[in-house]
Amino acid sequence: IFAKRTRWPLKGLAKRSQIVKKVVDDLLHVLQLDLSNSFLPVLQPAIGVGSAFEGWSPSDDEPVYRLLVPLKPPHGYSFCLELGKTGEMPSKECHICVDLECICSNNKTTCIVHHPVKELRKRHEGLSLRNTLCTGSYLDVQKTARWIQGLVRSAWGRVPHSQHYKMKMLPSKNSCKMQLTNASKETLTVELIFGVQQGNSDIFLCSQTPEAVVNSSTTWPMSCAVAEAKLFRQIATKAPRGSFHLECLHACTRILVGTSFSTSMLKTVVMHLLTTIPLGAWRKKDFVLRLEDIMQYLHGCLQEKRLNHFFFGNKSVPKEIILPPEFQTAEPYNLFHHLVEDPVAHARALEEFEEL
Ligand SMILES: *[C@@H]1O[C@H](CO)[C@@H](O)[C@H](O)[C@H]1NC(C)=O
Ligand SMILES: *[C@@H]1O[C@H](CO)[C@@H](O)[C@H](O)[C@H]1NC(C)=O
Ligand SMILES: *[C@@H]1O[C@H](CO)[C@@H](O)[C@H](O)[C@H]1NC(C)=O
Ligand SMILES: CC(=O)N[C@H]1CO[C@H](CO)[C@@H](O)[C@@H]1O
Repeated sequence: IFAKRTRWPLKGLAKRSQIVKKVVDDLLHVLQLDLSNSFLPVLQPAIGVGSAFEGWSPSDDEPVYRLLVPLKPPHGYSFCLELGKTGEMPSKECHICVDLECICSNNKTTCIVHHPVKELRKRHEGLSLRNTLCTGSYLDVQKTARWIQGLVRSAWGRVPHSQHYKMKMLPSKNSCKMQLTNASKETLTVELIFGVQQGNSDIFLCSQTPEAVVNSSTTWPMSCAVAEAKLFRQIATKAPRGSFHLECLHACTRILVGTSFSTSMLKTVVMHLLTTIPLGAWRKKDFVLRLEDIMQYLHGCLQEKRLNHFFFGNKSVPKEIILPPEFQTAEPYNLFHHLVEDPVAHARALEEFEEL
């Protein structure tokens, strides 16, 4: 009765996320033209990440549509990723060092390494990557965010969609957050975050992740958001029509408000179950059974004080998802490690679970 009578807010989500994707693609196209021939990072096509693009939402409110814009080094530079202390994975203490690359062999362009810097400085009037977006030799999250906010402001009027949406820039230190309002006064909140890809994998060092509390503007925490979005896309294509798995995830995450369980913990539980319980068994009529499975799995994790990170130290991740080699060789990462050391937190989590 609950599954049938509830007004599920997920229907319009897919449609609106497609609209947002189109607007952002057009916006990036304008920015890419503005930046061609500059010595500033190259913006790659945006990737929709987070719950809105995965097709679910942890609340009934309008979500934030979040997209990751991968950054590539401009010609003559390279990004060297420093992944923080070994052993602490997924690392929250990553840095992106901006190196100059010798491109002399090219002959046509001026190599920054081997050419008199003075001359170059004259040519680019201080607009080089290191001068504008770095602190020391490290790419700075906040400077990068301000740079993109400035680009978006100046480019918005030239984006084909700008006649249909009024754009208001919302304050954000680590991202470019915009409110788009259309003629019928309906608003969409769009957030562009930035990242540098780790090799050719689905793991990025990101300007912002939901979990990491970062206190240095040159810190880029490691993010699995792209890998997660890819997993959900893959499940959506494999699942039979009318699959109810996203509604299960929505129902479970909605009730977490006010507890010490985070949305990402519950999402991890559901990802484990979505890859073990056959996808044909997530229909509307299975709703109650699957909710029971989710709660039972969570209870088991609480008793063992162990919830494994889905991607980290997991040797059987679907092969379509590309992970850096160290993800496979690492020890599994326990998202409930805080419960091992803190008996008070453990007791409270068990109590909260009973209430859930
Ligand atoms: C405004 O946006 C809403 C939600 O995206 C949509 O349903 C509606 O048709 C839009 N109206 C106009 C005039 O574009
Ligand atoms: C961030 O703050 C924490 C605690 O306030 C501190 O232990 C840590 O070293 C800081 N990290 C950086 C990169 O400053
Ligand atoms: C590893 O990934 C598979 C999906 O391929 C998942 O079913 C399983 O729960 C994961 N195992 C661990 C220990 O993380
Ligand atoms: C003018 C100049 O720098 N020419 C160089 C072009 O590159 C080749 C090798 O790639 C050099 O041998 C030339 O001296």
